[in-house]
Amino acid sequence: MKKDNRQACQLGRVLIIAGSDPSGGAGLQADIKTVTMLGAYAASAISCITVQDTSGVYSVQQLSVNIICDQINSVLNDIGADVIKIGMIGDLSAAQAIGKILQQIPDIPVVLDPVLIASSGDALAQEGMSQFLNETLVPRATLVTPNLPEAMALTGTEDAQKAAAILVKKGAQAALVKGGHGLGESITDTLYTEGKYTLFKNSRVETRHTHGTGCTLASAVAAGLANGQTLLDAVHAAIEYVHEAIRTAPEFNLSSEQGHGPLNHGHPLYR
Ligand code: PXL
Repeated sequence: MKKDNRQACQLGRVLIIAGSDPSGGAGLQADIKTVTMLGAYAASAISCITVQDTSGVYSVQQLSVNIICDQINSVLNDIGADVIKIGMIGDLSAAQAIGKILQQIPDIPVVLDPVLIASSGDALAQEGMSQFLNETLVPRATLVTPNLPEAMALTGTEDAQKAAAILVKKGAQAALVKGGHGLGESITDTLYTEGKYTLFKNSRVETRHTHGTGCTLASAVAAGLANGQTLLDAVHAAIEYVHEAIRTAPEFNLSSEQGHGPLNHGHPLYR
């Protein structure tokens, strides 16, 4: 008789709700690579399809609210999810429908990357999204991960510590305000949760190849949480993962010298 050599692998499950980025640097593509590289399982619901390269976003095709919700429900009713990671939603009607689904599954942790503007400066959300995020999705978030411009849009301040505390006051369990858009040779990411700040300080990598860092960081935290790490450990590991992915970015020879190239999501393979 044939020996059964199966060995099921214990994988935390992350349901990614995000937009598609054909360049592979940000959005859904970055999320799936990150979650996979960090040893968790990535399922996905696509909110919209962007046409973009490393210089800009040229068009966005929003998927219908029904098809977004059907994707989410088909994952939840079958594979299941240990963590839901939300990136670009696009339309407010989609955001409202996602908010309603999340109300029905209050026990699944949510990592919310409040995507509003691309690194190229292009808008990635309908007007009114920051208000909706503030009122509905931030209070549902286990962790919300704004960069400094997003922190400003959500809280009215670019002071990382103040912004993080405001987001927690709005109902998020934790806020991680990313310092990459700040100035200086070092970057401080500010985590606030349970009345306590933790500051993560790193040297800045001098590079323009940073497309998709926000998506990558939030997905890395989601993967850690799905695999049972504490929030603090997951955030710490995620920051390290992103730092190394930037440091070893492939520096593709882009069509524009101003383009922000992608990161090296696969770096743990090449150690
Ligand atoms: O990094 C924000 C972001 C999220 N989602 C998609 C994107 C981007 C940035 O370009 O393209 C699909």
